[in-house]
Amino acid sequence: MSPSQLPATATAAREALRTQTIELPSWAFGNSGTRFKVFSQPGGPRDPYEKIADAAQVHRYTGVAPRVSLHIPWDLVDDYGALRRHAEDLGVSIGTVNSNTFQDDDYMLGSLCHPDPVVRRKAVDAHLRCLDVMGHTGSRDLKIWLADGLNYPGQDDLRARQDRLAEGLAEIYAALEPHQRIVLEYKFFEPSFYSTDVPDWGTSLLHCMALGDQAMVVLDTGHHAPGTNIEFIVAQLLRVGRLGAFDFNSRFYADDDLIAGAADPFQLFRIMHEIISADALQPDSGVNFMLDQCHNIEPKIPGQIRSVMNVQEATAKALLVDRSALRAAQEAGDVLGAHGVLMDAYNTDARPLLADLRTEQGLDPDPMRAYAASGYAERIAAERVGGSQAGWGA
Ligand code: LRH
Ligand code: MN
Ligand code: MN
Repeated sequence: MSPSQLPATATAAREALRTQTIELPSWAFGNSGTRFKVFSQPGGPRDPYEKIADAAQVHRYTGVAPRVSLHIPWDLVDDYGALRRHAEDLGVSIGTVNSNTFQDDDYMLGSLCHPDPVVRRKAVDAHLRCLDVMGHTGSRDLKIWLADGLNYPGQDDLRARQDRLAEGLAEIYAALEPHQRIVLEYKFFEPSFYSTDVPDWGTSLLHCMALGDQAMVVLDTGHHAPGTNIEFIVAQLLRVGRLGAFDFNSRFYADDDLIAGAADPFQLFRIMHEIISADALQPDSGVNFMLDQCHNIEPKIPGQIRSVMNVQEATAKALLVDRSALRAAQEAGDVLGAHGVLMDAYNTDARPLLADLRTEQGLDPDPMRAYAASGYAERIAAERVGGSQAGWGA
């Protein structure tokens, strides 16, 4: 893109950015840490109501984070209808419901893949309860990530575990309402280290295809071997219409769950470039853009605001790619020209455009500053005593 083309592209980018939404994880707001130490921060939310209140702050200052994802049973309440109304009163809604079958002694050897049918029954029932919650919250997506896997060769039968998984998923799938979806997340390691039962996008996709059209793959950016070309996976899943959601975060080594765009902003840009190329940014594209992060040492609400802004920036830059120039260079076999078109967009400072857009929407152009000036952090620190943990180490 030459500088003279920027204004027209920027206008289109601005239009597209207006439609973007990013879903926040409730667990990003609770105290979290590593297996070495959970640090507690002043003002930490004590229950799901307060987590939603904190998430609503992120939406208030960014204007693009209108949904909060729950994790069950981390976010257990008596009345999900009341939780839904609480969210709506604060200007947000409840999004994806995540099942959690990894914090119970019974699941030590797995959940849906467990060798014992009694444990598998319990795991299926846990998912059916999530569907019940979704009925109350109005959620569309049930996100399934299984900690199932093996630490030692021979520990269990690899193939039999896939058969049990398929059977359990089919029972859960059969209970979906027509507007609901299963989104199946993969991860190549951890907590199991020899073999994981849903280790990669191929395995997730095979199960989704066997289930039907209401099953989609979730791509968590921290769940791949170092060096994996994640944007290729994005392109491939979009080709077959099975990219259901992202869990954005960034990593230097493993599943670090750091602020999206902090470790490798260029990767985030490349991912968003594939999204824009496939016209998959709009909310009705079926792709849910979620964060899945833990803010262990930084304050949580600003950590989420920064993450949202980083995703927006990567999206804005991807929207600034001069697609006709890119196509022309690609078709002409102009290797450096095509690469140059992409890099021109990546090297454009998209911050003024986003600041402008916020002003136009009645928001402060600088969400980090606006939140810091709001006094919310000081207020919750004074009001809340004994904040809860996100779940890890709880
Ligand atoms: C697993 C994972 C999955 C869980 C979340 C807390 O590593 O990414 O999405 O639900 O972390
Ligand atoms: Mn995840
Ligand atoms: Mn993860």
